[in-house]
Amino acid sequence: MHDVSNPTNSPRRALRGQRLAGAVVMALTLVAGTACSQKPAAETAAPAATGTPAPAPAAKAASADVPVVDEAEAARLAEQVKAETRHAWQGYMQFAKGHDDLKPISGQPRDWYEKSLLMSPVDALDTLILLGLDKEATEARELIATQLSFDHDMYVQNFEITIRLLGGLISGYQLSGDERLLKLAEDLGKRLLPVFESKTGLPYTHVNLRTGKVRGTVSNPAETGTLLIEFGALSKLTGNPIYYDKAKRALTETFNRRSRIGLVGLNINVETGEWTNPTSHIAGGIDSYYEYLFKCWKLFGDADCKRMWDESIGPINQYLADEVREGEFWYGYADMNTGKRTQTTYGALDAFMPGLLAFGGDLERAKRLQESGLKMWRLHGIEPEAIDYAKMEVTSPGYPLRPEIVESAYYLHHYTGDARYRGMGKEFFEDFVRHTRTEHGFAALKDVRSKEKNDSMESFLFAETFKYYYLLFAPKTALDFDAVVFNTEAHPIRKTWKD
Ligand code: DMJ
Repeated sequence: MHDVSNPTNSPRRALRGQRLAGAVVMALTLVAGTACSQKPAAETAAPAATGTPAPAPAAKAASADVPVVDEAEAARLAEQVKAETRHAWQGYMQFAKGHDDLKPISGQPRDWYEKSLLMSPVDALDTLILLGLDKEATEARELIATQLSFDHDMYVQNFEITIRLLGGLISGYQLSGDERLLKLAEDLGKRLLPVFESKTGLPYTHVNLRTGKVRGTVSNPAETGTLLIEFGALSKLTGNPIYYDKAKRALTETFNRRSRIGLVGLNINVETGEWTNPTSHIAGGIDSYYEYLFKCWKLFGDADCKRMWDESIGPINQYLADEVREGEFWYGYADMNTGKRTQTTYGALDAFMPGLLAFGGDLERAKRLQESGLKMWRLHGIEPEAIDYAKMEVTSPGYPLRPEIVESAYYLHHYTGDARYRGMGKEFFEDFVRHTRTEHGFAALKDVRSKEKNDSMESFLFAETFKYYYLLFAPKTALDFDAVVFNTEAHPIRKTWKD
């Protein structure tokens, strides 16, 4: 959940200064867009620093145009994304091989639980394959196939393990044909099944991988409703329907508890089915529940999912969508029962929504919302976790290397063919490299205003952030968009089964 803290500076005043500087930056960027296109990746990198703020060029004004990206520039950027992905992977292999994550400043490993579950290699595998980083992909696959075990006496979070590991193993299997990955996925799926044994069918949040004991009765729609792509694909690939049925019931039971006006809340007790927090939004804790309603229709052709999506998107647009200032479009918070606005908050996680709107056929809202995301990014030259969009002030200042805004640029570029989205991508990517690159990898930011780094590199950097940057810049042949559905961790699942 968002960590809400007060900004220490005045974004309004900063913005006035940025407008002038932004015009200069825009002019330079427009020229640089093509002229400097041969700059090697290393030149754009921030110095290897521990918490030392990177020299930050003046942030762009919200109204400044995006860089021009033609085909040649897009190809150069795709190569640069590959080089930076290799840099992060090499850091992981040198300092954290066999562990979940790399700490990119100290060069130390980090594990989520008592034993490593190889989060980074599993999340990275399909990205390494798609980017054509063959040596690195083989390293990841062998590490997984020879070292990954789920037979551990420890509690894990069902949602994270499903989207990162189950999703990563299934897409890795589909892209490589390596049966060992499917066996691991099936073993994991079996060990996760006890979460569904509540009276309501809504899953407990945690399960012990060895004993099958469960815990965690207060959950949220993202955790109860973001399971069907992975569990459903596992059923289709193994011929065992139990995974599909359990995850679909969890999704449906969540939908069935929507309010009279069609919204869901933030927290729900999985034993009683009662909401314990009536806050409604599209941010973390709810976001991917909506994503899976639509995507499960696309992947499985499940008409119930389409009906649930159709009945949800109207209330989202009626009660959560917000228009401010001159034609700005955002989604904020409201009470699930009354629809009354409770907060004007939008953030890095909400930024998946333009992509979902585009996928769902609503290009107009998608385009407008992405422009708001760009404005949020430009407040400090990289996006914060959350802002108050009514005041354009940061309310949660971290940047954990999230992908959502890039994901949306990729969907919008796919559906519109408009080079503007590659231009946004170039701006995001160059800011991302400038502010987060370290000697060993890429570091989250503690605060987008100071650009102070945090010694953390989440595995979704590999699974999502690099993948969406690459796919945005690479030719369409890099991945047949229409043949796959991405799970919420950007693992592309291909429908290889008959209905
Ligand atoms: C990822 O783990 C998934 O995208 C999830 O749905 C929420 N966000 C993180 C990355 O930001």
